[in-house]
Amino acid sequence: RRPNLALIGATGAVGTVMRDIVSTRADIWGEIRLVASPRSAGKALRVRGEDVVVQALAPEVFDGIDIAIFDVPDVVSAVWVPIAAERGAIAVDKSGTFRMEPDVPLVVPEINPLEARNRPRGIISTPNCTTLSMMAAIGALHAEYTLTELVVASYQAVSGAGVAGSARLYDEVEALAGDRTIGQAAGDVRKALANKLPADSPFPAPIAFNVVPWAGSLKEDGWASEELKLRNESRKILGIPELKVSSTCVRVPVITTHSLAVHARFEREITVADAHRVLEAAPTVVLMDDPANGVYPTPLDVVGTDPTYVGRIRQAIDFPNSLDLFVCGDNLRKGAALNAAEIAELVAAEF
Ligand code: 11C
Repeated sequence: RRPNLALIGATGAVGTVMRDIVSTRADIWGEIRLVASPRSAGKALRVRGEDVVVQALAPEVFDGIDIAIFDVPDVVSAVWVPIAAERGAIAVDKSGTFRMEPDVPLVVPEINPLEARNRPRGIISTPNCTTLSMMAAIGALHAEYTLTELVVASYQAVSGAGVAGSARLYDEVEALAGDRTIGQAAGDVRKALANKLPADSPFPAPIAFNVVPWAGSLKEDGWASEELKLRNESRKILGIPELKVSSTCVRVPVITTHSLAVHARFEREITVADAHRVLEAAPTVVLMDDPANGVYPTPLDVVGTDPTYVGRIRQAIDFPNSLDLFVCGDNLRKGAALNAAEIAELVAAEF
């Protein structure tokens, strides 16, 4: 039968992409119910070419629902995901709340699809968008050459911080547009923005004309939560508990699509040609690696599409069995809504 799907957080940045994704992929669903905070309840939004009225989050919205995809803040998932599961829906959760719990699988369908069946609590987690933006490529290389170490620098888009993140970059660019004197003296952009925009921003520093070496919240020993998620989630998804991972997560003035500079070390010898062969064969990876002709991925060239793009693959000169490469992935699609939809489709195939 066709299972019934609920989208919780249907009006957010990821929720908006999710409605597009379920409207354009093969239509396997019975009812699609849209759920959001009481503030958005009553609005009509388009799904599968029809207007659907948004319902306010309440226990009853899960009645008759087989699969519920959550894209809501961690604290909301912590309360409502268990309620959905108690009421019989299988929850696919995008938040960080359950990802590292041992009885909750963390699934990337290209890598560990069978884990989606192993869900004693009726909960399946989908990873952080930064981890997900590189996983299809890294997973394909790992399957043949056995990954041992990852060192990553991220270049994260502002929409990772939701609608408010994108709004802030647009606002800052608008506020600064046309002023050709800024960006030339310490603090001048901060000063120019202070006169024009509210002080509270999703980012700890100006994001227009800048890069900010911070994403997420402060954790022990100066680590940002995004950096620890990248480490812990990569280990769990790839099934390598001892994987050595280090990273620095950086926010850049890009609206959507996260990029990562990755240094990856493998157990077996690997050449650039080997990596090209593996990545060309990976169905959800697109290889763009011809620097002599200016071919490599950039966020602006791949945003709005589904694959993981890889380029700039180089043999690390001073490190054995190691490659350096650059990866781009749309953080709202594969990084969030698409991966959740793909997990939901895996579960739907059981009905
Ligand atoms: C960002 N990666 O770019 C974050 C957003 O754990 O799912 C997603 C946070 C998460 O800000």
